[in-house]
Amino acid sequence: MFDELGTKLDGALKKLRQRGVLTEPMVKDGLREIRRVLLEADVNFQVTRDFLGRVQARALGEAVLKAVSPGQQIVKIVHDELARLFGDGAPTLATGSGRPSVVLMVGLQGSGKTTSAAKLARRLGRGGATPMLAACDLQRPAAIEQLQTLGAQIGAPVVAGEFGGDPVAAALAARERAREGNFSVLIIDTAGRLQIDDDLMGELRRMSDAVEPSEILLVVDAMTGQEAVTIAQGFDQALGITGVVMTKMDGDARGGAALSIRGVIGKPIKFVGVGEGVDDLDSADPERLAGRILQMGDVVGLVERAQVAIDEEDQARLQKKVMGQGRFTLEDFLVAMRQVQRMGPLDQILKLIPGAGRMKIPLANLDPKRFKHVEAIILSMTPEERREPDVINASRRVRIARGSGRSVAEVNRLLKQFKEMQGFLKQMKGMLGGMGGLPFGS
Ligand SMILES: Nc1nc2c(ncn2[C@@H]2O[C@H](COP(=O)(O)OP(=O)(O)OP(=O)(O)O)[C@@H](O)[C@H]2O)c(=O)[nH]1
Ligand SMILES: [Mg+2]
Repeated sequence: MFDELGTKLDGALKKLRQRGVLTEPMVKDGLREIRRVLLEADVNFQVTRDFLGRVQARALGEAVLKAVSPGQQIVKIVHDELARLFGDGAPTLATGSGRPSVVLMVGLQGSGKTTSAAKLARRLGRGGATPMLAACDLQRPAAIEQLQTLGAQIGAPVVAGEFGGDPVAAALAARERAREGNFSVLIIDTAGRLQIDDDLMGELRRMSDAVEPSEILLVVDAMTGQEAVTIAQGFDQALGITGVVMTKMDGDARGGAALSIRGVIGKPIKFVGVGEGVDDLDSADPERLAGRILQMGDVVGLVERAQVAIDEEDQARLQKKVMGQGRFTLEDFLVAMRQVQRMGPLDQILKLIPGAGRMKIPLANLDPKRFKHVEAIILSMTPEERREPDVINASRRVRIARGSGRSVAEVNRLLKQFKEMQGFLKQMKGMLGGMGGLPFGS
């Protein structure tokens, strides 16, 4: 997410950061470079201009130039102003006065409506809501099935209209079912079109009038770049959207759309989709998004994910070990590995850790398919061997290899990785100081 933009902005800011003293021409030079970077990343022209105006006003304010580290302060100003582009404070979802609250998912074809509906249900369910999903994309039988499959996967009930039937009637019926079942929120998946047309807008407006949603979330694909802003404008004018779900932020989108939407249409991004899995939906918290752009790492995001994935008892036990009470054993290694697996793709997780890019992380080159093999190897060891890997001599390695159906070379590699892991934990411990809730303890 924001990889290229982040790197370039970082490059532009680096010069400013390194200076002990900042003069006005230096600041202006730096801002010119930032301007180029933003425009290259497809950020809307007007949004860029306003942004730089605010940064410059603050950066040239007296307090900054006399500060101990003016460069760092400018980074902070840019960070704050980037955050302001996304909104003020963490976005929330409105709940209507009635029950259920209705969330209408709208957007063009393939933008990620169905997937995001399920992700949102998952997320709200975790937060204590009782979500129900409604399949009101009745143009294709596959669309209904897709939502049913996702619903089954996350354990949320799905009510579906009839294929080819009237989506508005289906939405009303779904709301009735949700009401009877006392569900707190109904998330309605709708049909997409290749482009904005009167048919689609008419249908969505009728649906909206009928079910009175407390949220109309427009799902847009970040990869569409500036076009995403135009699409959002179209939907907002026709329907009055309440927020945006920007999907596929895990791809190599340039980020401009995400930075421009609120400035242009005045509606916040509420969630960002960061992958195909049902857990790959992050709250679009302005501070955190800005932090990601400036590569300060998204510690809150990391902690949130870790909390979802991690069994608290395991966590407490691991934390103790890592903090030096007791030793980190191969059994703990197995537990940690299982937790990491549950958190999602490792490369994504690592991006959330500040400074992780510079660290040598042994698990990072562990192919997910190999987790199963590693598990088999560890399970073939005796409890003593798991606690004291040093006792595993050559003949024991052969026995373990045979027991797990893996090769001796693989056993060796695992033992080596385990050693590296112990070293890595030491680094993490040093880096993350007092932070709680991390996958291997803090
Ligand atoms: N990488 C990535 N893929 C995503 C994300 N969100 C959705 N997708 C993928 O995008 C494709 C389309 O998603 P859908 O949810 O079916 O999109 P839709 O808007 O419902 O599409 P239609 O119903 O055909 O209009 C699927 O393959 C999803 O897995 C995301 O945040 N990241
Ligand atoms: Mg769909």
